[in-house]
Amino acid sequence: KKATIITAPFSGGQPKGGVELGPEYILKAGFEKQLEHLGWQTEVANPLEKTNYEAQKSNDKDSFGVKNTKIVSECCQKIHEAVRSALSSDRLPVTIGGDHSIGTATVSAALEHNPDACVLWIDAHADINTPKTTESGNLHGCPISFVMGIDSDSYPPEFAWVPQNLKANRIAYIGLRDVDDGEKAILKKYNIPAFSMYHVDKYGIGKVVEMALDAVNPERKNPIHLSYDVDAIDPSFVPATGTRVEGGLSLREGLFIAEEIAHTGLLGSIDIVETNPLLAETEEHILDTVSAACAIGRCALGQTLL
Ligand code: DIR
Ligand code: MN
Ligand code: MN
Ligand code: MN
Repeated sequence: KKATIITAPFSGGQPKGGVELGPEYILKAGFEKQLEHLGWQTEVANPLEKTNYEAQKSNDKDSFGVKNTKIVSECCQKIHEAVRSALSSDRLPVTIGGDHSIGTATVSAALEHNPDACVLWIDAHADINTPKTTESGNLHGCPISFVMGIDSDSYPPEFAWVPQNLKANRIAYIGLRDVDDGEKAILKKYNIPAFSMYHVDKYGIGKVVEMALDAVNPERKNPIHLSYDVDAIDPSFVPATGTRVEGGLSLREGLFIAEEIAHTGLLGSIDIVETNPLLAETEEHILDTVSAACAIGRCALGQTLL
């Protein structure tokens, strides 16, 4: 069992500073050792090492209606290559953000490695805006549309390299509770399986994970890309994140999702994103959030309670 922890210290997909410090805090908390304790051979890859995207960040929308197109695209290209390279050496890529704009990079890489891969997107948000539908212009709200090629005539040319290789029946959501009207229309149009907090309350998390897997991986034979935005978990457990939304998953429900994916034996790649230590009001907020991010990774990579 070999894993590559890919750091993505990047904040250009949204306006708040601090999310680029996520990887540093998660590694300082001992994440690599924790995975080694579970029997993984690990290495750390820093594909953004020689870049300085934070200094180039702006809050202006371009003529396509989105912000920081150039740095998001360049960052994503580097992360995409790092994920592909790990996968082709038979290593499990564990990408640590940073904001969720890097989903463009990781999902497309997982599908290039294995076109049968499926995606579970765990998030309070659907991240399926397009340059046409986005109100914020923040690219961390758009990664799914880019890899699906939705409204592709509206994309800045910088994203021309992105393989549009995700099909609508290969992605399912869990945890949604803050979805824009334009996104709701897209989810409906493409008939994408989406389990909101309503469904978690109605059916329970166990049934929801089963339904999500039935939708994207009915025979349980294809690799799973788990893209985990920590804001899926309720802000009472995960306060240090950029767009907190009340009414989220309990910490146990959040970890259960990761445990259940581990049980399938099909985890092919994972992202853990949107940890922003600078948005904590107290030291405890930082500790809670960083601990939850580490726990998501450990559970997905096989840690069990007994
Ligand atoms: C909103 C918020 N849908 C947007 N998205 C967030 O800006 O497109 N994603 N916060 O994590
Ligand atoms: Mn392989
Ligand atoms: Mn989110
Ligand atoms: Mn997200």
